[in-house]
Amino acid sequence: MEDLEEILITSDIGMETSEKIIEATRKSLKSEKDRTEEKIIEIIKNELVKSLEENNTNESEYNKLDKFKPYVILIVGVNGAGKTTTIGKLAHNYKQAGLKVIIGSADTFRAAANEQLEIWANRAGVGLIQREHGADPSAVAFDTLTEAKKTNADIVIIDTAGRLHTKSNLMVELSKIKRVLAKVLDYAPNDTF
Ligand SMILES: Nc1nc2c(ncn2[C@@H]2O[C@H](COP(=O)(O)OP(=O)(O)OP(=O)(O)O)[C@@H](O)[C@H]2O)c(=O)[nH]1
Ligand SMILES: [Mg+2]
Repeated sequence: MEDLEEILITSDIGMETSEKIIEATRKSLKSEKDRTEEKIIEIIKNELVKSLEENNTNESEYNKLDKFKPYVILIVGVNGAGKTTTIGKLAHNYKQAGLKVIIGSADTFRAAANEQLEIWANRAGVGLIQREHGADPSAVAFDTLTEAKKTNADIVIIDTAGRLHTKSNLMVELSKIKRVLAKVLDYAPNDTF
């Protein structure tokens, strides 16, 4: 059971959910005569599916996207939190759902940021708007939204450089990105994650 818990945690299931799944599996096993590895794996699989079903908010998530075109998501956060990787996952999911996605690379600060986002955009098979390293991130936000309007995109996802909330000049930069987005589309951004 300890090994299983470790496997769950190291596969990004999260501490709380892993514990819940292990606990539920223990309970199921109590009344189970068959305690083979196959059986345990089957029980764990069922628990994982149950956990996904309990948390399934897909319906409402996609409904809200219908009301805005494009729907604009701004991604912000501290350095290395997983912003860019999450954008890759979001873009993939939205694309799979049949939506047209454009990513804006407003992280013009980190040296390899453009290349990294390009790999994710290619994997997901979605559009990408970039400018040169060191460019004004607001300008990228502007370009991306303008392109999204022109090409009738459904979803825009804007990546930003990692920053600490205590660096006021960097927070001002985020405010500017938001202002510029609202200039192109008065309701944008719809979400800031
Ligand atoms: N295990 C795990 N690793 C992740 C996840 N998301 C991102 N990472 C890793 O965390 C590191 C940083 O991820 P990025 O997506 O580049 O983070 P970021 O917030 O864009 O970073 P900056 O742009 O530098 O601020 C990379 O090595 C990723 O592979 C995740 O969900 N699970
Ligand atoms: Mg990043």
